[in-house]
Amino acid sequence: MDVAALTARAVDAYNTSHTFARDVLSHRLAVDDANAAHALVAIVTLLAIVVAFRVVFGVGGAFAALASGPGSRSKTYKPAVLLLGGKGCGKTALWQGLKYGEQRFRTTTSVEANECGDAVVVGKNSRGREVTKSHVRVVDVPGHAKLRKEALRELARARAVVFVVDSVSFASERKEVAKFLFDILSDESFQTRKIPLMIACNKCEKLTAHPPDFIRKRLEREIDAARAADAGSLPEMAITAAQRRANAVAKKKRDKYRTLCQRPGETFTFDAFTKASRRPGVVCDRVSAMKNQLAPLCDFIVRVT
Ligand SMILES: Nc1nc2c(ncn2[C@@H]2O[C@H](COP(=O)(O)OP(=O)(O)O)[C@@H](O)[C@H]2O)c(=O)[nH]1
Ligand SMILES: [Mg+2]
Repeated sequence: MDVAALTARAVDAYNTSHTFARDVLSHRLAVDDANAAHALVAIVTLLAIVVAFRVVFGVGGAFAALASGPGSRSKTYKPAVLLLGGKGCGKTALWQGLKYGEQRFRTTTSVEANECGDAVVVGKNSRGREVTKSHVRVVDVPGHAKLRKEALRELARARAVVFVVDSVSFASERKEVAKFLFDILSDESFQTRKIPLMIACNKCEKLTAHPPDFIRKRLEREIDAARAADAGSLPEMAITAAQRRANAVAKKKRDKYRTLCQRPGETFTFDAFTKASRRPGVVCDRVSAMKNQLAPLCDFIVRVT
């Protein structure tokens, strides 16, 4: 049913109940002031409209769906596979590969997310059988450092995260790459919702590309360093006792996730992290958007969606 028809029905329902309130309810409820009965029915009708929208459009998003128009249901509500990573690592190229099966347009640095709800992904399931998944929602999140906070906010509605790394420039950019990954790993939604993670080492067809094992180990080392640096960061400013207490509570909550489930002094590894947090293992594999070598990425998406 489209939004216009639904709205017409809601208006009809409101008019009917309003007439009922005016003519019948005010007598039945023995309310002297008929306006009180009208107000009661108006509130009940509005609640019924909200419930009806939630049933039709899914939990939590009726008004967002209205704002973005009909047909946007899957766009707004289906949890997405997020392509995250620094600028220029190949997120948009991978997104095109998943959506079209080829590179259709030249990519430019963008501040807008590319979003599709209709990628057809062919991969293997955990038992090795080939499976096709259609209508997979994949979001290519802009990687510019200035948009990092918005990118991290996307984790609240993520089904899985594909962290894309440029395997060629990795050695020179490893600190920044690791810091971004550390921010993802220590995100509250990422940890509490146990969001599956893949590290996609892109541009693997290049001779100068670093292998996934090397990237994984260097990332572990750099994440460890980022975690240590974070633990020693300056405390927030507080003047009053109430501010100090609020800061202490916020810091405790933040530290809970930023330890990455490791005991003090323990070195960070992806395996230790997944074991301690009882989550699916972190996949680290090579892909190439240019050569359309996306099999490990497709397998991951098929497995987690
Ligand atoms: N050689 C090679 N270049 C790639 C590959 N994937 C992306 N690129 C190039 O890397 C540059 C940045 O890609 P883009 O998708 O815009 O990166 P984004 O900023 O992460 O979205 C573009 O010039 C792409 O053509 C790949 O697999 N191999
Ligand atoms: Mg891009």
